[in-house]
Amino acid sequence: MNHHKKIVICSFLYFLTFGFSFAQDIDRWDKEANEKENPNTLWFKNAKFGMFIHWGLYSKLAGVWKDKDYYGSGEWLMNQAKIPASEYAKIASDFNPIKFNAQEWADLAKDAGIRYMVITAKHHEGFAMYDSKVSDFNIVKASPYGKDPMKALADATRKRGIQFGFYYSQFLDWHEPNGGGNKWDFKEADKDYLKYYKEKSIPQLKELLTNYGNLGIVWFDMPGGLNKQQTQELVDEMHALQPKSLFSSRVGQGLGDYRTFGDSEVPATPIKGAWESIYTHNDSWGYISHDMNFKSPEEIIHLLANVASKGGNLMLNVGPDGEGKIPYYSEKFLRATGLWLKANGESIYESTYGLIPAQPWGVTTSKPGKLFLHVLNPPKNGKIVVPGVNSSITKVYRLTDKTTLKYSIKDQSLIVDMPLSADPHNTVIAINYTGTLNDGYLNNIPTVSPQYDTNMLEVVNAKTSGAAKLETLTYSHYFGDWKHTPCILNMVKPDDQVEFKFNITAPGDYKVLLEYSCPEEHAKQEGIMEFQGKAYKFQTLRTSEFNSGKPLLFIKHPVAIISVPKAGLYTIKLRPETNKKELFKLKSIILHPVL
Ligand code: FHN
Repeated sequence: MNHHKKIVICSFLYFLTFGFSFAQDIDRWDKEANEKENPNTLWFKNAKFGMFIHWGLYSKLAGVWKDKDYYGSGEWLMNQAKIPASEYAKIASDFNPIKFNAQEWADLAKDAGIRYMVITAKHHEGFAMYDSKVSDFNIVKASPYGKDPMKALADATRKRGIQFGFYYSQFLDWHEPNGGGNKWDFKEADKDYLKYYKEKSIPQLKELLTNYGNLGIVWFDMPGGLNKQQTQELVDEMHALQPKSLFSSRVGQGLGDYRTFGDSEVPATPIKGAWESIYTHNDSWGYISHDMNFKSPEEIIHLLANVASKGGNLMLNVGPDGEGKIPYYSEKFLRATGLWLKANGESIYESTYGLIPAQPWGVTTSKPGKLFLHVLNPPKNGKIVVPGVNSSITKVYRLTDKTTLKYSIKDQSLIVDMPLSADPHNTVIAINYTGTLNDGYLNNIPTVSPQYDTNMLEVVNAKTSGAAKLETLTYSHYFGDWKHTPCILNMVKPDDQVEFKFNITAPGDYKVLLEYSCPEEHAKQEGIMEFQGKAYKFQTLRTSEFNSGKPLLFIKHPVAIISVPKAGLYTIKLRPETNKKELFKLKSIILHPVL
């Protein structure tokens, strides 16, 4: 998907979901940053693991308003329930986070192996979580707490060697008549965004950039109301206060210092330069008492390895409650992640993507002369096959205890014996080599092996012809709980085809499943799968509509058994049988060895 399309889709998607529109067609998630790399990004690129904290009045509401439970982004409760700004402001008089302890939060971050922390100084609700002279709607003036938690947190964090930064919602402010987003209290036509910038947003940003020491990051969110020149002026004015601080790409207009991808988005292939993926720990950024869908330590570690294998950072969010306590499972699972990082951090920190693309067993990261294999899904026979290894290997060992591992090389594949006791989350195998490795992404042919119950052929590695094309679809589960799935679209005519090449390591029978989404009115169309000159027919099954604000459902539809005579390179092709509607939105092909 090109950048322009992304811009249109994101604006449309916010309009649909959050029910407001903007005068300008700007990407809500500006993922483009300054092309000229900022030399100050070095610490950031090395850091790899950040902690995002969403904390505000919404944390006190905990996803409940007038006895009704809300699901998804808790920090959007004011918008979801269309709470009048004057009524919402009263929550402050009850907001008293007496259990907040900056040392404990910073200790948790340290124990979790976090290298940078970004906390909401002001979210869309408009409440400043710090001592602001610009607006009385702040934690010191308007709440019984009466203290500035940000000062204490900035100090405690820095003392532990963690970079500290602020999130600031520069355009959306539902408390202010001229701020973006609140159309239930204030008429859009009466709004003067520039006045808002002049009177609140810019002066508050100046406070934050002046009164809290060196900020590693200023995490702007959701640009709006400013053209490129005005955004440049904002950036220049802020950088004059803190030249070294890094501004997120959501400052807008491609003027950030590094790229932040969409909420809960990991790019499909490695990306050079400074960038991050951001994820919620459960299904909300802000605290929700009834949201218990926390990612397990294994899920966090896999996510971290996956993001690092593409060359980026993971910033994982926690949502403390209204008393200032971090949820139990966030603490517990972050600490477990920290234990894994303590033993395996060398494969994550200061690393970049590995040149070996994702394999059925896992992903790779690298450092000069070193390749790290992150074994996320061990093979049944304990033999890890690394294709395309063309350098001289000097040592192969388990990272945690340096135990050397047996290996051999066959047909440019390195075969490593898994250590006997594997890490339940992610066993890291380190490979020292001399020379340069081939770039496996240049001709990425996935492996299919009976050593894995599930072999996935991703659409990002497929070749399309005719009008068929690859596009990332963005949709959500709960409110604001975004998902991003690359799919092959537009397979309407028999010429609109997709072709998957893969290497099978052993002969045998394999069950083929097509993973796709298909709305009612496109279902019951026939498609053809071709393998080794034989055509296998199937009829599409109904799943769901594609609507960016709703879940997109995928089915894993078994369509055939194929027999593979010998190991080697094979191709599966898919196409519609006749000229009708789009056949489906294809996510992957899955091959199960038949046992
Ligand atoms: O609307 C916000 C949302 O509440 C949250 O802060 C996320 C974090 O990236 N940013 C916006 C949506 O993209």
